[in-house]
Amino acid sequence: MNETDGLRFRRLNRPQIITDESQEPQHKGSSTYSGKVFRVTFLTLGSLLLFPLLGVILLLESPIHPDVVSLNEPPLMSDCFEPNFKLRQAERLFEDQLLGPESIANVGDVIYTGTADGKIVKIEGKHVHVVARLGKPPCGSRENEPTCGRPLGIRVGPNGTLFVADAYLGLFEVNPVTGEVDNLVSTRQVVGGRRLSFVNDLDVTQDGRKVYFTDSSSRWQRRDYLYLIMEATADGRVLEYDTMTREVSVLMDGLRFANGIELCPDEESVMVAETTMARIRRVHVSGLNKGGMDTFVDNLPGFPDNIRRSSSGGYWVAMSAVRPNPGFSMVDFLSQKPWIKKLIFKVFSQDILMKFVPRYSLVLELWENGSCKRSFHDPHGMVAAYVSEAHEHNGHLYLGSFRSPYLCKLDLSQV
Ligand SMILES: [Ca+2]
Repeated sequence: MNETDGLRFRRLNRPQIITDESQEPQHKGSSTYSGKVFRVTFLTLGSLLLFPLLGVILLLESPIHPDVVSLNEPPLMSDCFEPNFKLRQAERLFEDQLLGPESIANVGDVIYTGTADGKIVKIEGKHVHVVARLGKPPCGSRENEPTCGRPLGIRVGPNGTLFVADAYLGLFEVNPVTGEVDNLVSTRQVVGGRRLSFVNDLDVTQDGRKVYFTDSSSRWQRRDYLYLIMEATADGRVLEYDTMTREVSVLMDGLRFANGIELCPDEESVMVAETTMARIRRVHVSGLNKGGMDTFVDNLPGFPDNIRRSSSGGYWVAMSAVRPNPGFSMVDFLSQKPWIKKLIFKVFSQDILMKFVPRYSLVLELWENGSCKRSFHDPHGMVAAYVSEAHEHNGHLYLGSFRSPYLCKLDLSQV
């Protein structure tokens, strides 16, 4: 055994003395002490930072001043609202060629829609042509949306021209052949003492004389629609534009997010989606009841966007978001907690909060009396996401979207 081997041998065979003060408790003791120091330091620093942070949050002004609103418990997702996968049978069309085609109109088999980049487009067979542009480029960001324009509702008038509601720029008549654009109502115009801030949807009488349209809010613009929903602002209006006199008048005020609009067959009233309240109101626009309003359907299982007639004489209603029951709906939960809403919007941006909105897609068909006829679902929005409108044409349902980069087409004979 050489010297090194001897040292190793002696170390390995050194007698072990086991006492109460072994290495383990000593180590623990020092850890407890340093742990305490760490915790105290951490808590002190934490409170030093947290209290001023809380103070700053409390002092910050919230962008919204929410109203307390009363929503009934959402209806159970059963019977007519029973979840299914029928919307997943839809086919996506023109994926990545159309961004946010909110609303759809057709002349024969030619389809028209307006997109998030401010264009009115014509779809013929497999081709997409730009018919007109309502605003000015650049487009594509939140900042330039007001100048680019954001066409939402679109309809075909009796002469074959298109009537378009642009969220930022107002009402337009567009010649689909020449691309000529006429700004019928500008949002610079003051109506009833207030400017039009969020023009949303429209419908035209069969004789083309009157255009009825919604202005969702006088306070918020389209890009701030989450503020509008969460604040539950009651400044949505239904307006009338007379194509002969070119005058605009207010027919109804005080709606919480007036959205989709659809003339009733007798043209004496219009159905109006009151999105924040999850209901559809009927506003009387002519005849003996002109100026009056009643509720067509209340407590829907979602927040309604556009309404369009169905071939069975009822209505297609696309839901911008659902109120699942069983499940959780943030808008319902916070409807009577304005201080929490204020706090949330002090801390988080709308983009972050949008991530908490479930991608559940739901389209309802209502009977003429407002009761549910059938519902089509796409839980998680796998095929058709963020549906804004269901437009029926030739046995198919064309599904618009306020933010998806495609149109969907559902064969009604298959569902
Ligand atoms: Ca709409």
